[in-house]
Order: sequence, then structure tokens, then C-alpha cells
Amino acid sequence: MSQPPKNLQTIESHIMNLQSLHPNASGELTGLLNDITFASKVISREVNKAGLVDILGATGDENVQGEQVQKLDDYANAVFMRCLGTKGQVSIMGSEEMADPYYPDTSNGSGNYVVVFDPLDGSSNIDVNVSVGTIFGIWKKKSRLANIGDVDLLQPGRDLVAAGYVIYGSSTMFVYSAGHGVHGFTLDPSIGEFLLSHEDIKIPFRSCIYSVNEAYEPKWSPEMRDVVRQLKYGRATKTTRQDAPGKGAGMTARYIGSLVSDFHRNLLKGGVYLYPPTMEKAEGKLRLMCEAAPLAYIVENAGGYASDGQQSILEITPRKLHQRVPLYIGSRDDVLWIEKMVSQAADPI
Ligand code: AHM
Ligand code: MG
Repeated sequence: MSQPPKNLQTIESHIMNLQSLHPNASGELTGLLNDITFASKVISREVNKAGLVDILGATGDENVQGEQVQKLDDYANAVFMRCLGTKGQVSIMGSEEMADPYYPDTSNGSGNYVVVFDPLDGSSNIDVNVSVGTIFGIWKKKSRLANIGDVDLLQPGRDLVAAGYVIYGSSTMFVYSAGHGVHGFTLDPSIGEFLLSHEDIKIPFRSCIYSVNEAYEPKWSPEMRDVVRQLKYGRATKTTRQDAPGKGAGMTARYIGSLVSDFHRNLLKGGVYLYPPTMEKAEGKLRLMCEAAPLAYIVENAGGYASDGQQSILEITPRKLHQRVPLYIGSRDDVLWIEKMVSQAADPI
């Protein structure tokens, strides 16, 4: 008979313990986080049979139950929409998959929370069995009355009350923070529970991994080319990496092209992820509210840092829901060095 696992703490009990740190808490945030974990289990189940769904879908876009086969990112979005805010705790939902914010009827403006999410980031990778993920951020509504609007939705990452991501990989993991450390849970599919597997994650201060799509190099500014060249060959400026794992030499590269996967690896092993502006995309590709800010909140709670090249991602107040932002995120020392290089460049990069 196999030994029972050492740690059998479920994510639900972990979230409950968190609530006990706030004696006046109403339980709404606890309920909301539990709704998100449930949604992610449903999405995980579907992602795990993605190949099979494709085969069924190819026969005429209907599955054996006669239901329309949806693209997985539409499916994940629909699951989030259905699972969240059903108890009236959410006043506004914003999704990468929806052009406009959604105001759930169940709340009618009385819910205390605003949730923004990317239901399935990197979904173009699913066809080739590469890990994908969900990212979410939760803010508290600001308006007292029911007339909620942009002032509630467009809040900086610094005001997040919780954020997290789910990675659908060799196993499904749920990583979240509500301001008391970053904690990771692995889904045990046999019992359908997320169990605490990575308590109080801390990202290494310096790293030897950089993650960037170098195919865009011809479209970067000369200064950005120099930043990546120095990551590769070793920093010329003397805040250097003599005591870093690379022993003063350059870093190694890892780029999956699936943000949650690249971020997760760097969070655990140390590393820096870059999505700089290009000639065509002056603000980069990634979304401030549903991708950059939640991951910035996670990385800062784990001791790392995230910047747009000028300032902390968490300090940026969004102008619109789908605003894009350049992103440099990961090990603190590496990101601070990149921010220094970028902000000192003559032209913005
Ligand atoms: P998506 O939100 O449309 O899935 O795009 C985001 C993805 C990230 O997961 C990934 O890091 C990035 O796009 C990759 O972009 P590129 O192919 O330009 O390197
Ligand atoms: Mg995305």
C-alpha cells in the first residue's frame, strides 16, 4: 500500500484559513476564489481531452451529445462567465475574449468585486500539446452606489486584492496570492482536488534564464537589441552577475511562447520574461489588465519585479480594458537592470 501524501491541504481550506486572517471578512472573496478554482477544474478537464474534441469537432462541429463544439478559448470563457459571480459577489467582469466589460445581473452593481481574466492564454499552443493557462485578477469595487463604471474597472495592479493563474500542463496547477505569499496547488484528478504542493513560493533574486521571442529582433530598437545581447553574453554594466548562477557569463534562453508556462518556470527556477515593443506594436502585445498586472502582483508577492521599462507594472492605471503594455517580469535584479537600461535609452523602447 502506498504512503498517504504528506500534505493534504486543499485549496478550499487554504483560502478559508486566509479568511480567518481578516476577522471582518464577509466571505465573498473566499466564495469568489472557490468559484475560480471550480471553473479551472472544468477547463482542465476539457483541455486534457483537447485532441479528442478536435477529432469530434472535425466531423461536423457537433459532439456526440449533439452540442456545438466550441473553440477551447471560447469554451473557457463561457465556463468563467457561468461559474463566477453567481452569488452576486461580482459587479464587473472583463475578459480577453470579450470586447466589452460585462455587468452580471445577479449582482446588479451590489457585488463588491471586479474580476478580469484571460480564460485560456496561449491557446494556439493547444493543437501541439503545449501547456496553456488561465490568468485572473480581482479588484474591490470602488463606487459605493450601484452606478458602477470605469472608475471600478480601470484600477492599477497595486490595488489588486488577489490574483493568480492556472497552468494546464503535465499536471494542472493553481497558483495564487491574496497578499500573504504565493502558493501553488496541484490538481489530483483522482479526487478532483487541488492540493498544496508549493507553499510560499519565492523567485530567485537573480537568474540565468531569459525568455523572449528573438525572431522579433529586427523589429526592436537598437537599445533593446543591446539589452538582449547583454543578457546573452553577460552584462557590460557593473551591477553585474558575478555571483549569479551564470558566474558572470551570459544567460541561457528558454521560450515556450505560452506566457503562463514561461512565467511559471521562471517563478520557480528564476528567470526574466521580456515582451518588448516592436516597430509594429509600440505597446507590445500583452494586455495590462488580464495578463501583465495579475502576473506582476504574483511576482512581487514572490519577491520579484515587473516593469514596462519605465515603472512598475503595478503602478499603471489602465486607460481601457484591453490596453497593451511592454512587459519585463521575473527575478528582481534582472528586471531592475532591464528597466534601468530601457529607461536610460535616448528613445523609448
Ligand atoms: P494570446 O493571449 O492571444 O494567447 O497571446 C498571448 C501569448 C502569450 O501566451 C505568449 O507569451 C505570447 O502570446 C507569444 O507571442 P509571440 O508568438 O509573439 O512570441
Ligand atoms: Mg492572452
